[in-house]
Amino acid sequence: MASIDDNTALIVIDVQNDFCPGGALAVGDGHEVVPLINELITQFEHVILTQDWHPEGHSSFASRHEDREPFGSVQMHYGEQTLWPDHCIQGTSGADFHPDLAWDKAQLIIRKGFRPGIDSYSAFFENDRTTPTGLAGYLRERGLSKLVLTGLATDFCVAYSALDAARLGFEVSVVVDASRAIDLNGSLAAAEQQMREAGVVLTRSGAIAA
Ligand code: VGL
Ligand code: ZN
Repeated sequence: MASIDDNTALIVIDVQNDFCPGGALAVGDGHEVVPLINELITQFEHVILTQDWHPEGHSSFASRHEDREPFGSVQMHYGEQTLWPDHCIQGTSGADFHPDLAWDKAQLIIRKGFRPGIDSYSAFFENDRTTPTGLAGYLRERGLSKLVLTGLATDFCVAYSALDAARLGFEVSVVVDASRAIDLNGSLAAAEQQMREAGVVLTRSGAIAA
């Protein structure tokens, strides 16, 4: 059972309209996580949100690449990049948090994916796995050493964030029933296995207790 103390933060990943039904990159039933996450938010004193936040014409958009379709991939200077439909464009309603998400308690909102030439799945590093977002320094300075992650999508932004956090020495759990996956070519099973191997605890919202 994951227990919450003063050194624990809840990090809610990308619960935005474009990842919910009707959105540009909808994750199956993404909206279903909202009531569970709102319940989690009431349990935590320290709540942090992330927001996928791309400029128009971002290099992760298939529309930017000739003869490429969404969910294909392209070689970038930092490695292979999956191509996505245009999504979470800065200032659009698709980039807004889901209207029912209880976001007002958030102490920090960290935006990512704002550099035109590089994507950022993780809340800690851009997809080159080296350019930091600053979140690790913020958490360390505040003594927040235990992290509970949840949100969208389990196999991309949640998993990349969890793996980076574990690599950085944080104690990490992921609340799987309050997360939903894109599941591209087996990406959910692969992400879950990688997380387990990295020591990330996969848990359920009923097992989180103060
Ligand atoms: C995400 C793909 C592209 C996510 C963000 O939040 O998991 N996935 N941008
Ligand atoms: Zn994105």
